[in-house]
Amino acid sequence: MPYHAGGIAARDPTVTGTDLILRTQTRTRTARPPLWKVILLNDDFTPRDFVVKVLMRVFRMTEGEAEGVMITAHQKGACVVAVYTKEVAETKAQMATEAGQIRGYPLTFTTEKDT
Ligand code: TYC
Repeated sequence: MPYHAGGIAARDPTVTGTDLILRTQTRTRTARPPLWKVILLNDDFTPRDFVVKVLMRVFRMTEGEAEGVMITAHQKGACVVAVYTKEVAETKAQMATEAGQIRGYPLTFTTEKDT
């Protein structure tokens, strides 16, 4: 039976009439790494302007972005700050939490695997 242009034989180099040609190369698929959320938790003691400054410095947010995240955490109890690979998320959460600890504030950032 003749193959016609655009059919499976035209696209698949392993199919030629009745012969099977083995592939000598394989395609490499690069999986995207799993992502982790950094979450800001509200507390009753850390000053709002300090939370904003930490968000701007550690997470490279504009003042407006940082104010929005801070207010959401303040009103709802927590807010997702950003998503990163696991190691970057954990490092940034630790740096931001430590920035509060140095000043005696209970400011806390946690990480959680993104679904
Ligand atoms: N709730 C704090 C206050 O009223 C401000 C604050 C906001 C603290 C967000 C932490 O994640 C936070 N001073």
